[in-house]
Amino acid sequence: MTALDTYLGLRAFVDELVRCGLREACTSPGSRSTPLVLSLVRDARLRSTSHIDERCGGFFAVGLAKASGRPVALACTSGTAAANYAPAVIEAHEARVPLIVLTADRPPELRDVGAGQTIDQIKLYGSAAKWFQEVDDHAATPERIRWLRGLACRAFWTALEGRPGPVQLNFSLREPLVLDEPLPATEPGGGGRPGGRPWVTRRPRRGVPDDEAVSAVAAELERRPRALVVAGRAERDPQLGAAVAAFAARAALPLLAEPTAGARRGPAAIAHYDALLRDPAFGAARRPELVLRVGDLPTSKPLRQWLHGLGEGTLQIAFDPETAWQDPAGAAAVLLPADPRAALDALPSGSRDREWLDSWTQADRAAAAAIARALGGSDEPRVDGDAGEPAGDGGPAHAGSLSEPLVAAQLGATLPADATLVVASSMPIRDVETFFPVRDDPPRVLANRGANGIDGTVSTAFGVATAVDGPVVLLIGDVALAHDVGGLIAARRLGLALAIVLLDNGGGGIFDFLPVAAEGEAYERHVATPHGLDFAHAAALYGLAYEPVATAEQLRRALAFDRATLIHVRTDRQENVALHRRVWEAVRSAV
Ligand SMILES: Cc1ncc(C[n+]2csc(CCOP(=O)(O)OP(=O)(O)O)c2C)c(N)n1
Ligand SMILES: [Mg+2]
Repeated sequence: MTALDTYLGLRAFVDELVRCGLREACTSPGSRSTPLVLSLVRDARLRSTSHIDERCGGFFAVGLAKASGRPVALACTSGTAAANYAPAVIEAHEARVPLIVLTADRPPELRDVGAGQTIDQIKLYGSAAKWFQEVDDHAATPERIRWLRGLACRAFWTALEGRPGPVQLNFSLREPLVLDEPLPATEPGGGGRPGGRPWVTRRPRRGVPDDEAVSAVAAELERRPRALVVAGRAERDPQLGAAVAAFAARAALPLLAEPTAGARRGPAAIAHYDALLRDPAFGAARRPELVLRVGDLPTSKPLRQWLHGLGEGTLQIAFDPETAWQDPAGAAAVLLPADPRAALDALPSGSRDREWLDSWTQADRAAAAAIARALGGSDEPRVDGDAGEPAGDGGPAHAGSLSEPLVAAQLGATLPADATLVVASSMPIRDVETFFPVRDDPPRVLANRGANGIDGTVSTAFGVATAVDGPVVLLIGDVALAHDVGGLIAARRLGLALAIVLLDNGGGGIFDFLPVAAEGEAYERHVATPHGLDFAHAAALYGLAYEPVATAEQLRRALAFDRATLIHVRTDRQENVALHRRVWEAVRSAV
């Protein structure tokens, strides 16, 4: 065994990944990983980005893979380096994001004997990895090269097909780790298949209309005219949202779509279901006979509870093309393993119940007006002297001054259609769901909602910024930013543009909505966790432009898309709770 054998094998392995469709690799530094990293970097068909922190690198890859729909390769050295991929691997498993994780390891004779930087890396990610393979090193015979080519194909297609997710290949690498002679152009066995074809081609099934699924849904629609559509995250098919909206419009079915579904558009879309369904009377008066579910369940708790409580009179059918079983309440009676886009496109549009749709859209319009008044955005009619408003905790917000809901509403209304918004967990994803308006050309919205973590969000957004052409905006809370502050280094090291809108309410504002907020000092220190960080210093350290903003107009002007900018919005946790309650009350009394 020589370094030449290792490098010949890895060159074939990487060549095969590229033939399958790999375009991006994320590397992290180390010694044991040298052959892996150099083999990736030296393939000019790949873009290889470098990440000091494997936790950030992992989440960056998640963003890249989410935005591009393609598997992304990751390579790191042995020991805790590989362990630092774990949060991203778990998120990728839960959110069904294809990753090819290549971990370098010492050979068996150096394991568990006190050799440096060596831990047990066998099945390191447990059940979060879809597939694990230990890869020994071996002389570069034609048989070995052929096996490595097949291995690369299997890793790529396994990550992508069926229920997508991460795979781990653990490479046992012996010294010497660098070549002391040039790598020959020819390969033992003669190289890959002719015409650049992969060794094994295995395309995931997509877009084939499933006749059985179509006729099952068509029959139920016929029987149950009071139907509606619920749409959540479906990130691997960016065209799905428009197709769902077109179907709902054609069939005159109310469409309750989280912005991450890309379907909050068209005449049937109901934007403010989260606020509307907080009133039990509203939901009780609008019990559907049929619910068609597309994508994962939206975040909204009122929506989830309402769906859960609909009972036997409502048939709930969920499209589940990736066999993900996204149904925590056990409300779905049918899971269709069919591609929803193809199935909905193929459904006939019967003559539908207009009144049913109107009862939803009228309520939604009233909710939108009530919300606009309560938030007092500068684009909306001014609220001063508006006699009908509930005064509540201090009355309607001052026109133009930024609140967390107003930031979400403004981004929803004004981001360009070619923009991508990455939304952090906690209140940002909820405010986007509650306050984004219906729009014909909404921006794309992505979020790490597989495990609902607040970790890795900055890194994911930079990964997205690498993959897409249009502007990318990140909406994030202060604790989430503090958690992944190291991810900001991508601005400097990779020269990426990203507009980060930071909602800084001095801690985890989401917890102020919960009963635990009454627990005094213990609550503040251990749950809310105010940190006293001045993020201007983070911007300076990592080389981002810094824009503190306090009004809607300032936010509009600060949203620059040609550089990395930290746009700092300061809010108050208690006022934020009061404002949300005012909004919900305003919607209830308006509808
Ligand atoms: C990795 C991880 N740790 C802890 C949590 C629990 N958690 C949920 S929301 C939250 C606070 C988030 O605060 P911030 O980002 O400031 O958003 P805000 O609640 O203020 O909107 C925490 C700690 C989590 N979801 N993920
Ligand atoms: Mg916060």
